[in-house]
Amino acid sequence: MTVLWPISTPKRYITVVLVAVIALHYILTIANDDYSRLSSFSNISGQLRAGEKASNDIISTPNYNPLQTYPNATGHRANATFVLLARNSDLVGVLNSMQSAEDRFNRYYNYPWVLLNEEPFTEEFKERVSVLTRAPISFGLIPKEHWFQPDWIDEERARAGRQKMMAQRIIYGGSVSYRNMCRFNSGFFFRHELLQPYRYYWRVEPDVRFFCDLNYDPFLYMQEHEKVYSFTISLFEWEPTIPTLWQTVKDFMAEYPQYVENHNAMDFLSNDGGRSYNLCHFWSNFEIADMDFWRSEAYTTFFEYLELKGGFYYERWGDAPVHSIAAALFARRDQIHFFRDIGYRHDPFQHCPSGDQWKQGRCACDQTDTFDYTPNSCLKKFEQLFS
Ligand SMILES: Nc1nc2c(ncn2[C@@H]2O[C@H](COP(=O)(O)OP(=O)(O)O)[C@@H](O)[C@H]2O)c(=O)[nH]1
Ligand SMILES: *[C@@H]1O[C@H](CO)[C@@H](O)[C@H](O)[C@H]1NC(C)=O
Ligand SMILES: *[C@@H]1O[C@H](CO)[C@@H](O)[C@H](O)[C@H]1NC(C)=O
Ligand SMILES: *[C@@H]1O[C@H](CO)[C@@H](O)[C@H](O)[C@H]1NC(C)=O
Ligand SMILES: [Mg+2]
Repeated sequence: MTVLWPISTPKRYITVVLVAVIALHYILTIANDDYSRLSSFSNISGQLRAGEKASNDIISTPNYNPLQTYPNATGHRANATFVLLARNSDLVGVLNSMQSAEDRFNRYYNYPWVLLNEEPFTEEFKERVSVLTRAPISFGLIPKEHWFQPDWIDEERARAGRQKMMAQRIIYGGSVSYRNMCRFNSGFFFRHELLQPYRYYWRVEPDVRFFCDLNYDPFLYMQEHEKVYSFTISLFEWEPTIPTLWQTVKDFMAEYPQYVENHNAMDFLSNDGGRSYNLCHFWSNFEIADMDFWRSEAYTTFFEYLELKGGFYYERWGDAPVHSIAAALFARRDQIHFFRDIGYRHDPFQHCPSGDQWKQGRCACDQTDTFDYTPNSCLKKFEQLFS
């Protein structure tokens, strides 16, 4: 290793170097200030630093280059956005996911991105995320009452539930923040101010990957085919995270039969006509869905019913089974769509298209490595609904 400043260096020389370093630092600070004043996100954050109440930052990066238009683009757009919930510490994973979604689809479509967090995103986070897309991007702060454990939850009972789950070594069994997240995704994200302008959303999580080009607009597909919910992977839930969920669902159906759709997908959820839950659910880290469905009277009533049971905290009810059960019971079964052509990975599982779809999508996954018909997948169960 090179010794830069040997002890024998004359004092005078050290002084010169120190002065140079300090001067350079000073110059950089000024340059950076100029840059800050020019960039909209720093301007907004400057106001926040000045002590105003933290709120949502809306950042639209201009189109620097003429858009590279997709060959089949019609100019017809859906009322839709990407949505990504993340912590500041998720930055690298967020960049990976967004790069993948942009490269494989959104660079041609420029659907907006809405990023949400219960803490303000840092300047570094916003800057690094903003350069990834030409689309409008906004950073939202989640209202406290949409995120944190409500006061009326009996914390003693909640703690006992967490301890029991930790003893059973259930993943996230002892985590309150994970429960906050599941409850937020179940009942609140679509109520966020920044999502009000939109109907359809595509949920993205940190560190996911999209393997294939998507040669059409899946939002328009949803709209034109009256779909309300879609998935790429379906699987079985850990029963100990939801011991009383199904009984609660059955009680709800008995009390509010008017919300249960006649042509529902109960047979996806149950092997005995609804008596018991078979634990099948859609893996909700990927969702393209209709927020107006979550905003409907049926779902609002359902969520409120679940909320008052306290199962998001006394147990560990996940947004995946909650969304899946609602979609399966309150929508027509043909309103749920399997996006077979969207290659997708969220560790430890992936869905890879095959045959022509794999080839045309220029998919970067191994066709034989796909969750579809493995023993823990519920895809077969889904397909039986239509046979
Ligand atoms: N802002 C925020 N986001 C969170 C928190 N916990 C989880 N998330 C986000 O919620 C989603 C699911 O969390 P993740 O850790 O991926 O859970 P997993 O996929 O079930 O293992 C991801 O988008 C996370 O970034 C949290 O405490 N705060
Ligand atoms: C900063 O934002 C304010 C409005 O909030 C605007 O009037 C001002 O021009 C902005 N400054 C710069 C340098 O963009
Ligand atoms: C988009 O959808 C939302 C939610 O349904 C609606 O409030 C809004 O008016 C729609 N916007 C347009 C341009 O259709
Ligand atoms: C573009 O549209 C044509 C005609 O509808 C279709 O045959 C072709 O597969 C599409 N191209 C891609 C890349 O999807
Ligand atoms: Mg995840």
